[in-house]
Amino acid sequence: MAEEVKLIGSSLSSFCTRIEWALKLKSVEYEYLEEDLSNKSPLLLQYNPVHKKVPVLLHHGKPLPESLIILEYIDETWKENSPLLPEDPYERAMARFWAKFGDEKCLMGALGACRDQGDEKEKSIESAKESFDFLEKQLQAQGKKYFGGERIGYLDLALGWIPLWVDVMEEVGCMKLIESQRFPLLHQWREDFMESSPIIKECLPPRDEVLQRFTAYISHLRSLAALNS
Ligand SMILES: N[C@@H](CCC(=O)N[C@@H](CS)C(=O)NCC(=O)O)C(=O)O
Repeated sequence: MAEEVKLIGSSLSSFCTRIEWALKLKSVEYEYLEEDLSNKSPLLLQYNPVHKKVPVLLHHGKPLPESLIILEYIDETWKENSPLLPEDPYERAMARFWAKFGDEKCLMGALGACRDQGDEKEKSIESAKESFDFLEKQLQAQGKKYFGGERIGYLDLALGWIPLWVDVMEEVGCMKLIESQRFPLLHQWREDFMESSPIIKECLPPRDEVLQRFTAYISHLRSLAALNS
C-alpha cells in the first residue's frame, strides 16, 4: 500500500533536517511542505496547535509533532529498513536520554554562548563546553565510530545539527566550541557523520543561508536581552 507521508518543515531548521535524514535513510517517499515561519500556515496551526512549530509529520493524515518523537515513530513504522534505535531496551532508553540532553543542554548551551556578550560570554562558552564534554565521554566509553555503533543511528541524527549549526554559531558568536584538542572524538565524529552517507550532505541547507538566518536571529535575541536588562 502506498504510504501517504508529508513533512511540514522549514529548510533551515536542524530539527527538520533530522527528519529528512531519517525518511531518506529508510527510503520512505514523502512530500515536503515548506513552512514560512514568519507567516505560519493554517495547516501548521491545525496540525501543531500546541507548539505551532515545525517539523510536523503527517502519516495518512495523522499529525505528529516534535522531532525526536517523529524519529522514533519513523523507526517503529518502517522497522525493516535501516533500524535507527538500538535493539536493547537499556541502550534504547539511553539513546533517548542523550538525544534529549543534546537538545536541551548542548544545543541550548551553544545558542546561549553564541548570543551572550560581555562578562557572561566566557561563562556561557565554558558551560556549553561542559555539556559537550559528556558527548565526548560517551564516544570514548563506547569506542565506536558513531553514537549508534558502527553505523549512524537515532542519536547520530539527533546530534546531526552539530557539524553545520555549531560551525555557524561559532562564526556568528566569534567563539570556538568544538576544539579538536578538548574534543578529539567529537571532532572526528563530525567528519565521519558528514561522510557516512550521501544523504547527510544532500539534506543540509546551504551554509550561507543558515548563516544569514542565524545572524538575524542572534541579533534579535540580543536586542530582546538588552530590552530586559
Ligand atoms: N522541540 C521541537 C523544536 C522545534 C522548533 O523549535 N522549531 C522551530 C524551527 S527551528 C520553529 O518551528 N519555530 C517557530 C516558532 O518558534 O514560532 C522539535 O524538536 O521539534
